[in-house]
Amino acid sequence: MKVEAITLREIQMPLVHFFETSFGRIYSRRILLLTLHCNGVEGWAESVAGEDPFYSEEWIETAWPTITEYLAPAILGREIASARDCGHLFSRVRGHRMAKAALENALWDAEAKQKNLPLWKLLGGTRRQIPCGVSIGIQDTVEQLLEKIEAELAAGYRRIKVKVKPGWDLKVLEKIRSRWPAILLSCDANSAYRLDELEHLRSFDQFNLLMIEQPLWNDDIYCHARLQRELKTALCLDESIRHARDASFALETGACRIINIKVGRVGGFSEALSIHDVCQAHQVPVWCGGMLESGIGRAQNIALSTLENFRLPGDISASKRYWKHDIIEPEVEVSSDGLIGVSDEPGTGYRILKDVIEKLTVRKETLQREVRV
Ligand code: OSB
Ligand code: MG
Repeated sequence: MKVEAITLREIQMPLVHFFETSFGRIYSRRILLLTLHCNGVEGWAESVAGEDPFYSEEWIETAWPTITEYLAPAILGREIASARDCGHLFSRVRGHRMAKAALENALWDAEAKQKNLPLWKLLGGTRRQIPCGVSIGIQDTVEQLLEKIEAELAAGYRRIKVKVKPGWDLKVLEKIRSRWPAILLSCDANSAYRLDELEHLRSFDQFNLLMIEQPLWNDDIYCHARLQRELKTALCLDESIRHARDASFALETGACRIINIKVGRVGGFSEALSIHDVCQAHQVPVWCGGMLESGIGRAQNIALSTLENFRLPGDISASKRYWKHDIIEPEVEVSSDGLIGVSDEPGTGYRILKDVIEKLTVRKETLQREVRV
């Protein structure tokens, strides 16, 4: 594949309902989309860099110039044999994994289309159906949260995850459990606690949770290992796992018993596959995390989740939970038994609605190789 040009755009999409985590509430997304133009084929991807540097150091205003000034020039005009082997082209840039993932994943999409293969097959997936869960943010009242959970269970979702933080945790979990004693339930703290709150964290054990996701510091593994030893409930790491070496370290030190893989957080599909394999070798299940993606990122998460060791329901849910109108067709839909079926069409199997994207675009830049004379 020869990379002839790269288009970056920012689209703005209001959420149908605000989303609140321990680091704040958002009402609308600013999403960076990337298109690679390769020999008549277009590869599309979404960077999961957020509106603010709160979930990670990266945000849309770091991803954009990192791509235009460093990462795009590293592949523009080049012949690339396969997306799986492009990592070294970006390795001079440290970190900036969400920016790298947008380019790498667009290469995977272009390669799948060029080979006339579904992306999930190119990735090595085997599942034809993906089990789905939902992530429900912090609400204004517990009653509102319970109503939301009721609606998601009725829609068929197989696992409920609620966001927690100090002041919105034990009482909330208590109410959920007394109403639904047997559902698959987990919580995600996005680093809202400290190791010296051990007694408080120990009381989460009474709720029979599937996991507690990222209770401690975003850049820590060691203290999670100390915490895991004190708890019955499995810990799951999200923010702390940047690459396969982090995953090995976490599993060898007993810092968690489950890992959440987000393809953007780890720098692209290749690293996501490596983490998947490390976990599988340790017999530790993984699941696919979400970052309030538009349909483009959502479709890529679906493809990734077809890999064998994605054994727990992911945060992959229907487009309509987030968007009035998604930018793909068909929209992502979930069956009444909580599954998403995978298509046999080349690429992601979802058509990109370019006219809709054009209308949502607030900024656009196309890069071509400079012709040096
Ligand atoms: O920690 O999993 C997280 C959204 C934004 C930032 C971090 C997280 C999340 C979610 C949303 O939980 C999952 C989704 O996209 O449905
Ligand atoms: Mg998380």
